Amino acid sequence: MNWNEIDTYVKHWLEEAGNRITASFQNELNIETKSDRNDLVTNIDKETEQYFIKNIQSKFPDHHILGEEGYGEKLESMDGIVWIIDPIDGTVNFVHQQRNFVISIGIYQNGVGRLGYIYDVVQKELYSVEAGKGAFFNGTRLAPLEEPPLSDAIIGMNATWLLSNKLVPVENLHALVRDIRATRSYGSAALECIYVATGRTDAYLTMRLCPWDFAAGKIFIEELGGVVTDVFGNSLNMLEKSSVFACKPGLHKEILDNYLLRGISK
Ligand code: 2AM
Ligand code: CA
Ligand code: CA
Ligand code: CA
Repeated sequence: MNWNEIDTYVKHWLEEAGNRITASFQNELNIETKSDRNDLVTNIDKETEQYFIKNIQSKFPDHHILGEEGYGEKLESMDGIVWIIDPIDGTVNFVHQQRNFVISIGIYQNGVGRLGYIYDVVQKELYSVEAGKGAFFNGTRLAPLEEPPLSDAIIGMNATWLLSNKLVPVENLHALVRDIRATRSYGSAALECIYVATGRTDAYLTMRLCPWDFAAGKIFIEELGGVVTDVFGNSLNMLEKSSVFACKPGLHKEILDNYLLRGISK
């Protein structure tokens, strides 16, 4: 597989798709809801996904595509080359703030992450990774992750999960929040992953994501020495919804053993 050729195309497409998105700020958005009234989708999410699919199919007709808005395929296997696309990750931010959203693309070969892209369209910040060759921020290589003590850690976490969730007892999450330095919540799973990858936060914890939310982020974090599992420590299935716990390695075990799994039989 010629990864360089794919990389060149993706970077070009990201720039063009980004320009279309920022140009759309002038126009009125068509906003619809999906699973509930806070689960938004716009015409721009759909148009951006269609833009990538049209281009990928024309250049790489034998590749498979899984996209959030459903214009790709209904995939049952990760065999071959699979592009996992979230055209706008952080749609609520896109609609309310016109910032803090990204395009996220993970490219897998037989289930193994090979290339990842997270593009902050408004800031023009491109994160890219090629597994085994390094991760980059606007072309500058990112350093391997360093471990802080738990008491100095910042964890990306949505406060909603502290109210109630079906996976981890809220008392365990309360204890974790009490023992760390701070929490943050950015409203985009891919941005949260890139914050872990760049060391701006130390972990990201969430109870329900889809593969397009974490497909790219997982490749970055693993390339830089981090660990990405569900909240029970199991590896992620790229074709299913899942909780996600992305973290630096030693801290990952410490938080799993002492907080997430405390008092739970798996
Ligand atoms: P989205 O913006 O692409 O929908 C927000 O908390 C983060 O969770 C975003 O990355 C968002 O992705 C993702 N998410 C996944 N499922 C969601 C849902 N049902 N409703 C809102 N956000 C969801
Ligand atoms: Ca969505
Ligand atoms: Ca998403
Ligand atoms: Ca999305």
